[in-house]
Amino acid sequence: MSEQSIGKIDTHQSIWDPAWECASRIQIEEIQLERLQSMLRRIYENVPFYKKRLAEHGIHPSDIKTLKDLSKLPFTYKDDLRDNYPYNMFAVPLKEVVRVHSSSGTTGIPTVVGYTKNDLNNWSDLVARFVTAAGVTSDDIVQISFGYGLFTGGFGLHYGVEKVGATVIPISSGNTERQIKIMQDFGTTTLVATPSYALHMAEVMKELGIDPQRDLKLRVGLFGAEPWSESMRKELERVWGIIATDNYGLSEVMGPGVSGECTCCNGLHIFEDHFIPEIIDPETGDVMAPGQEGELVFTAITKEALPILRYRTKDITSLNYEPCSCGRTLVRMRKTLGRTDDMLIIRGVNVFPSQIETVLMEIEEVEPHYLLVVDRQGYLDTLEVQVEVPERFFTGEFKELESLTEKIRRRIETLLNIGVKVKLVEPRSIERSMGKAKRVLDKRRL
Ligand code: DLL
Repeated sequence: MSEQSIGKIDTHQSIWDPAWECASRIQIEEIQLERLQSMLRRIYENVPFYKKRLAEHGIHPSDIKTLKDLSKLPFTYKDDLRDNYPYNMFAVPLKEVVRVHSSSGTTGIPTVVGYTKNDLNNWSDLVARFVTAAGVTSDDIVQISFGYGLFTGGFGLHYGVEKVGATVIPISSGNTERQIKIMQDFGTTTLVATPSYALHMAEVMKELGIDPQRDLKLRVGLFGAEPWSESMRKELERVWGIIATDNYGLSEVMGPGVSGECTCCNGLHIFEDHFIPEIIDPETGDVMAPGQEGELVFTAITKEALPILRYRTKDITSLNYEPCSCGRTLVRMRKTLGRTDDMLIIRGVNVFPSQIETVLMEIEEVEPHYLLVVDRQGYLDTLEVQVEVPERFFTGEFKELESLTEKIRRRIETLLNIGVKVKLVEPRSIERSMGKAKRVLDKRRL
């Protein structure tokens, strides 16, 4: 074997392809229309569910002549996938499906998603594109602390990072002390995890007496799979001494690799050559103007096994079509506030957990670990904010505890205009998550 062929191939250059990343709006829309029309023909012919749904709306694929016509098409909901469990939404014979992933099914029948060989190839390309946008190169050592398994996070990131040519440490989630040891011994430069798990890892790192500046080589965080606020970004950057970037995706549409931040960290670039995003009013279903906030809807136009039409993500965000200073022209979605089904309505005011997180992370005395407990007294919804504080508050003066409680309560009330109860709790009393954090305990649903 020649020396060249055993060395690491620098695929970095080919992943940054200006033809895709910096295309003009006209070019993007041309390719989207062509791919949308072909996808519609495929689902109409191969997925009985879609044939029926389109017929119910009086639509034939040949009626879609421009991208504007997309809004005439029906939505697809999570329940549609559940009703067609496990394989009936697939547009190819099972023989051509080489991988399946699935949601955990904790809230009902799980949703099953499938990929052909081509889909897997596209998926790893997309992940490689956002990983590259976040500044990771073939020189990096990437520790993947997402769960490997039916969840799309572990495997999704794995093959994309390999495509970049970086060195992958496929450690999966859990065993946090070992994570830190490996990070130190293997010289990890990039951490892939949920932001909440990365915060927990930082806490363990501190307990082990490890100083990230002195003992680690970490420089980038690729965080995603759950909502996290700008204040949490600052906290993660502070404790780890890294640049913390956001990436987004969902299994029904692909998994990770639907969108991701470049190093400007000012919105997540959506890979529009594969996914057409829309923002709709979640109540009426009407398409909203660019810049307006609403529910994100995706049409996956290149998937072979599971093409999906106008999928209702329930994620709340807005779209920004201004070109980014990184040079990419791909539309950016604002960091999502949260999901419509996580939104709390407290005495008529809509609140997302991430908004409360923003307030908490800016109060120096508290730890970045919290839980929101929602309950009902009579006809009124109540919200209790539980947040951890250092041990000294419990051994110190009661007055100090009381004045901190009051300070948090007032900040939340001023910013969000809702009355809440604040409960300071001891360190480590809130459950830590190795994957997606559970921020809300809704006692009304128990
Ligand atoms: O969480 C895919 C993924 C894995 C994305 C790893 C990024 C990294 P699901 O388990 O199907 O897929 O969950 C999808 O998670 O609809 C959002 O509500 C939420 N979500 C995912 N990424 C983000 C993010 C994966 N960056 C659901 N910010 C989505 C906010 C996110 N929410």
